[in-house]
Amino acid sequence: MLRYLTAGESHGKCLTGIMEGVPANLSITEGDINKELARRQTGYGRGGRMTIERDEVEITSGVRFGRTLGSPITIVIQNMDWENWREVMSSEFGVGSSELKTITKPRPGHADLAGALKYDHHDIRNVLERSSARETAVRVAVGAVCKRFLDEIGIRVISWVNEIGGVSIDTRHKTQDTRLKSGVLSLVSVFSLAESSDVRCPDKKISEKMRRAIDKARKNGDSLGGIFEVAVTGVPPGLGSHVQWDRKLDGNLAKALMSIQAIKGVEVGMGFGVAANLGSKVHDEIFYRSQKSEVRSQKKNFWPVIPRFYRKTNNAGGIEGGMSNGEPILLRAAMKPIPTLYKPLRSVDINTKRSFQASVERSDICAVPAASVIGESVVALEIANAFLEKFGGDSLDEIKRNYRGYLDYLRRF
Ligand code: EPS
Repeated sequence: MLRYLTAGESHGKCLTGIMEGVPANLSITEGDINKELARRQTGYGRGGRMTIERDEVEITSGVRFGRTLGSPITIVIQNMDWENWREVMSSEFGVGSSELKTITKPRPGHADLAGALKYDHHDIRNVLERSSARETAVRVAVGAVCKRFLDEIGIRVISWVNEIGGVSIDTRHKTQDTRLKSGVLSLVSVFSLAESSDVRCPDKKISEKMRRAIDKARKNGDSLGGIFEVAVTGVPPGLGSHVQWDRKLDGNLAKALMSIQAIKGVEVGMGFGVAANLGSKVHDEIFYRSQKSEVRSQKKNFWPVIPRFYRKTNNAGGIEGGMSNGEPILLRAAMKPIPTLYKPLRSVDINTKRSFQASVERSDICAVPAASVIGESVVALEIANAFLEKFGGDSLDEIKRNYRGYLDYLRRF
């Protein structure tokens, strides 16, 4: 079982992640992780904070000479902004209350009020520092380790943005392919196009419209949400299980995506679309191709999963009965607009109980492109976990042996 915990406040000294269950002998460097962190920091619509931070990790345990040991891996990311918050975020006494930047005005849509009531805090900073999406930096770092592992077994986790503030692109999928405008592109080509867009949208014209929508929201002191998609390719059939509720892959993926700050909805495959369609239009018919048509890759570390039972549509999003069915896994998540607004909403002060309009605070206008990278990371962790549950071993080679045996068995099935 792969598990992890994160710790750290947004303006505290650092963020920390501890991962347990990563197999031994996986090659990993701080550079591999930093590349993913840099992807999360980009994106049109971010606020001033991202110009202060340059997220880089230090691995303080679990890796020796560039390879995992099988022991817990600890990852630390320093908060550059901490220099400006040393006093306010100090773990020691000694700061005068006037310097404390006490917050008593809860922002609608944030964790502020529920957190203050739950934890008996009369300074909302004690809640918002941890509920902040800053925490996602370390989840991306953890996800980067999982991606490195998945890469060894030919599984890729990719994403793109298909809607910001109502400006959307149609990327409805068939099996390996995604429809974009009138053409059909492979999931990986859609991803490559998204990688070169600062809103992570694969279509240039729609990207421009999204940027304009963000500019307009910025001008009006408002914020924007949107939808991103995550796809997982190279997944064998049989990850997850139908036999127990908490082993269902779709359930675990939905939980992982929903746990990202500001996510309010998750869909698998056709998602909510299934409700309005006939069964005959929803379910993906099953076809069979003979063994002869399989091509084995010459690349040493890569086993292409070419299922002999396959589908021409992928409305199920690659998951049936809580198990992967061998088609790409397709997920979508909706992010609400960021609740810290320059155009404040009405709220009530937790101490004076008086109504007010929240004061203006530094904020991002839109963080959907960053959320899509975070989505990849949490999905990578769940897929790696499900993979280890099925093919688990303590070293990378042991897992690869187990997996190779399963793929041979599938060929003979
Ligand atoms: C966030 C508020 C902003 C964001 C932050 C999330 O930070 P600040 O309050 O320092 O301006 O920039 O996101 C990050 C720091 C990050 O690394 O993504 C919030 O309230 O959730």
